[in-house]
Amino acid sequence: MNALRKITMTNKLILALMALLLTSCGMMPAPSVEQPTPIPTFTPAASSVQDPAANQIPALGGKQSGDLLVWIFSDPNPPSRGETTLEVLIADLDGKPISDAAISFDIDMTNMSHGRNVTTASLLGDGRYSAEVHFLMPGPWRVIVGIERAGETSTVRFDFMVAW
Ligand SMILES: [Cu+2]
Repeated sequence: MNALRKITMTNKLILALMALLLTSCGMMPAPSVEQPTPIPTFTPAASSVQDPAANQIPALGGKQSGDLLVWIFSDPNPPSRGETTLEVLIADLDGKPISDAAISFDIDMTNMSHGRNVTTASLLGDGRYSAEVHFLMPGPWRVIVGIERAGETSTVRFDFMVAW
C-alpha cells in the first residue's frame, strides 16, 4: 500500500518534470550572456524592508537568485581601474536582510582572462558584505558573487564596465 502510493507519487513528479522541461525547452532559449537586470522592487510590507533607493550609491545591478535578492554596489561608482570596494546586499524575497551567508567575489574580464581571482567578503551587517578588489584594466568585467548559506551554494553574475 505504502509502496504503491510512493510509486504513484513518483510518477506524478516525473510527469510534472517532463511537462516543465517541454515547456521551458520549447519556449525559452537560454540566453548565452547574462546581463545585469534592473533592481527588483520590494512590496513595502514588513518594517525591516530594505529600500535599495536609500543607498548612497546606485547599484551596479540587482538580481534574484532562488529565494534571495542580490544587489551589488561599487565605490567608486562607476568602478574604475585599481582598488575598488565591492559591496553586496543580500535579502530574502520579503526584503529581510540575510546576514548569515558566506560571500565571495570572483572577478575577471569578459574579453580576456586575468586568471582566477577570488576574494572573501566580510559582513558589514544588515545583509551587507564587502571586499576590496583590484581591477587591473579598464574594460568589460564581471563578478560572480558566491553565496554559501545553510549548506547551499549559489552564484550570481553581474557584468559591468570598469573606467580608466
Ligand atoms: Cu584585461
